[in-house]
Amino acid sequence: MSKIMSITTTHSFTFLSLKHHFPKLNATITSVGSSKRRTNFVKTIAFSANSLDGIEKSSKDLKSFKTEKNMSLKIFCDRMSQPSRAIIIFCKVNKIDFEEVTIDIFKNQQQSPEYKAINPMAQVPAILDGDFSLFESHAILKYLSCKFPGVASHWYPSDLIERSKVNSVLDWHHGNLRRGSVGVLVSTIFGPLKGVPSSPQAIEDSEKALAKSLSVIEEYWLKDGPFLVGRSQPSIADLSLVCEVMELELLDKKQHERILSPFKKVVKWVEDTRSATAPYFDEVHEKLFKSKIGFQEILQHYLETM
Ligand SMILES: N[C@@H](CCC(=O)N[C@@H](CS)C(=O)NCC(=O)O)C(=O)O
Repeated sequence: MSKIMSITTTHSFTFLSLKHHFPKLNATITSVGSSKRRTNFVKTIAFSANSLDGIEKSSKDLKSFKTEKNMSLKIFCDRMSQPSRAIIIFCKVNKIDFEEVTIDIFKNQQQSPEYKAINPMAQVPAILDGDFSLFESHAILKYLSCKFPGVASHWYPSDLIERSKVNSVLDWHHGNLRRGSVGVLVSTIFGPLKGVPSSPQAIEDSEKALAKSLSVIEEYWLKDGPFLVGRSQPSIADLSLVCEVMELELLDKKQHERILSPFKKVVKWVEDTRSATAPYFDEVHEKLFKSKIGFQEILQHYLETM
């Protein structure tokens, strides 16, 4: 049986989003049209389906697609990923309903065509809110802060100057703290685990780069208060950066202490953010804490047999 059906939805919706929502649907696209309705562009996707099984099983979902109401928020993430954790903690603390879809980056699931339909960059995290997909964790945190009215204003202040300060530290993060921490993790753990050994010099250089970012946080971003840019309560920037610092928990105890202990304010700020988001902070970091033991054991074995 082959039947022509169509879905009318917003402009950003693609046939691949259709495949994501109805993975069992065996359909071929027949036409795509777009038109302006009120202030929005809408797209009509017509498709022919050989079997309606996938649709029948998901008819409730299809209805919500059509009405564009009651659509759930899906978060595609891996709790081993620092930006993923920031988003999950944010949603839990702010009582935002979501469905967590694990994309296991150690199994390379981010490279699947289904996932690339959601995030063409093939990285976690990403979200699908109704038929709107979004990637880049900072963009997602801002979107969620603005979309859900129940989110307390300290997370992403509405005052332009305060908001701009939060944006400033978020932008700084990508080219500095993130780069520094990923450098240390790759040179110390992930490189060797993938069979790419690094020299003591490479480890020292990456630690130096990370220390530079940590000292900027200590001396500049935390100079006026317990949270970044002089705030008395955490913002999305605190959550994002603290989750990055937490990734360093994967390092062995000695190296972790050597890197972090000179930065007293940073250590306190991590604890303050953890308390402000309890009990979700520890709950969401559990996978990371558990993996640490396994990673260290494999690494030790690798170093001994080198
Ligand atoms: N700038 C991105 C970074 C995303 C990112 O680097 N994700 C990592 C996990 S933390 C990933 O997906 N890695 C797997 C890969 O690149 O193949 C964001 O903030 O969302």
